Amino acid sequence: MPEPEVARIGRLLRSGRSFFIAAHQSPDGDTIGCALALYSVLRRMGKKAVVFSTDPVPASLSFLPFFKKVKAGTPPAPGFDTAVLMECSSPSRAGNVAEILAAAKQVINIDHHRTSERYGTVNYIDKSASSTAEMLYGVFSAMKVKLTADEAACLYSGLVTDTGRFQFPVTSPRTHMVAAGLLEAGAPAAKINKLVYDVAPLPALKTLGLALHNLHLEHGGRTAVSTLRLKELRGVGAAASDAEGVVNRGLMVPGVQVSVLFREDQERVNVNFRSSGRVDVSAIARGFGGGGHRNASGCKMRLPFEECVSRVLSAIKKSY
Ligand SMILES: [Mn+2]
Repeated sequence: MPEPEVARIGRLLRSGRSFFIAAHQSPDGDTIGCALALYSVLRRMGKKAVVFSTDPVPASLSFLPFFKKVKAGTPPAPGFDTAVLMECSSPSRAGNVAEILAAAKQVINIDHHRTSERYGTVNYIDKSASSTAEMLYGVFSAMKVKLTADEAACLYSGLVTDTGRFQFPVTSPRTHMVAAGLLEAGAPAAKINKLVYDVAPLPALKTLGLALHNLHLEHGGRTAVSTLRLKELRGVGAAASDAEGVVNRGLMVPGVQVSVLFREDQERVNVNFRSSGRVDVSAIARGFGGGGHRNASGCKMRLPFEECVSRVLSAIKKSY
């Protein structure tokens, strides 16, 4: 019987000496939390480790222990014996790292997305896992690593962000068992939950206010539509990131199946879709050159604002 991935990863983490740890593009709490937890565990084992993010890490994650250890932007020179990619479905998701991977003796791919390519020496892919944090916790447990409170905080942050505070359907009994283990190791759960979900810059709150003010229903109450015009966004001093998550609110209205947000910037109209289930919004986004998942997708359009809205709304109408 082949050695299970968890045991193989444990063996490679113990035998490697220098580690390149990469997060994915547009990094989130899971990919960064895992990268930093692994960084700390490896450093405590006396190994060399570098955490790389091709994109800047959002300031909203700056509460994470070891946050300053992330090297964002240009990748380091090759020369690591082991590379670990955190939820990167393909190596390019980690940025310009092909040379580093080619020079490494071992490449470890840890991911909970079904679309992951099997590019690693070890591919630990578990689509039933809520998060990469849940998977990495299993690796550390199998290695009998006793996590520090800071490492537990990093993994707990990944767990909380990927499950929406244990609300998404992907949350399982195992997710809660892992959370319990992380609390036992000292993760400050209440503090992390507050920092992730109850802290927002004023422009982000104002942007949410604008989007909710502009919200209306179409298609007999099945579609929630909201708009954010450039002039409005400028009026509240909003950046593009301040509109993140706003589109989810439309799904709160009973009977709504698709929520769509049109956000205007200098060059284009950014369209975000959310679906509560039946409608595949990735197909709608693809029709306009975008993409995404069944329940969350987006596209960018270079047409006059009103024309974007009417084209997209008629595409949504056809999907019912
Ligand atoms: Mn994840």
